[in-house]
Amino acid sequence: MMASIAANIEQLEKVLTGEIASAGDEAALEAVRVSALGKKGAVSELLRGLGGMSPEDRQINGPLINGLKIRVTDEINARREILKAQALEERLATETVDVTLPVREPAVAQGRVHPVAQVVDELIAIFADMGFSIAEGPHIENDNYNFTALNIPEDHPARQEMDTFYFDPREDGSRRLLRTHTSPVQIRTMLSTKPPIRIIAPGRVFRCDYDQTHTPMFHQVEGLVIDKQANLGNLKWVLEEFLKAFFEVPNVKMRFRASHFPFTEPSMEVDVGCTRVGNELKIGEGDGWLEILGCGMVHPNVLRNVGLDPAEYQGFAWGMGIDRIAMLKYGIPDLRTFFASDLRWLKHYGFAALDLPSLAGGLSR
Ligand code: 2U9
Repeated sequence: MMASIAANIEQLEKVLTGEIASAGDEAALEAVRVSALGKKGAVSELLRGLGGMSPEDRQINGPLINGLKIRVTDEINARREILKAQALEERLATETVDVTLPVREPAVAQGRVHPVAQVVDELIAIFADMGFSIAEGPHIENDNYNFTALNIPEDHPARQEMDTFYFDPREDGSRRLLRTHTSPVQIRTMLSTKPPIRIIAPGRVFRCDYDQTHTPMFHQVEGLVIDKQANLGNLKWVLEEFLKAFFEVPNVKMRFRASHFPFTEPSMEVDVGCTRVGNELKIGEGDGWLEILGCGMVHPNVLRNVGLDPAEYQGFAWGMGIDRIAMLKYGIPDLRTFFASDLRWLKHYGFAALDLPSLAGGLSR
């Protein structure tokens, strides 16, 4: 009996050792482990047999079977390490990375910033540096904020249906409209903020007009300063600093011409000096003049309309077309192309998305 168990153990060990050695991968090795050491495995079966033996037989066979179990376990573990190392070698040999492949351009680098958005960012950088805040307001306005509060009389031509996009009248007879300038933003700011006020209001405006130099939606930036002693000298300095920074030139020749706007008194139009060199337009110096913006001292009626006493407060304001100054600065000949959504145009005239304009880093590189 004893001799036959010892022989069985020897025979089983031979078989298992062979199977362990020939297991080609970790899965095959695991199958051998289960067949030997699993609950119903051959070695476990032998161990279970110890229970039915006499104490003497158990004393002899126990160490033999346990010895087998330990050796088989060690062999399996050793073989597993070898198979793991082999599998890793194989992966390293087959899974290669071609580090010479060119990097794909990310979407953010392919996209372009529209010249209008670029110019707005430039305006913000310049005026923020001078201590101005940015103010915004709704595109849909009421008659009061767009016209009446701005001292625009009831019979002013700008109010006519021909120029203004009106919504259908409400039951009370009032009509909403698409703002025709960003001036309502300044009215709202003056109503909500105690002076001193220093703001610029860039944004979309809408007028019923379409030809080579007009589109029904365009962009304006207006500026407003309200303080106790804000004066024309300050206005001239602000505009001159702005024009030098925006056109990135050391000097800008300016000419103020008397004009008329209902919301300013006195009112002026400002021209800048320019030269034409072949096809190129140089802004700043030269014998030519180019109209660039309108400005003036805020009309006392406008101050009264927002509850400010003109004897205590005064201020100045200006306005200009963003699309127009973008065309001048970046040599874009046709206004209508701004709104054509032509990707080839945007690739040509657009700006890199992550190159934010700043006075320190340069407005346009
Ligand atoms: C308030 C008081 C005064 C804004 C001003 C202009 C002159 C002006 C035009 C330039 C070209 C509009 O885009 S454009 O057609 N604007 O000439 N705008 S003063 O004056 C204001 C605004 C708001 C409360």
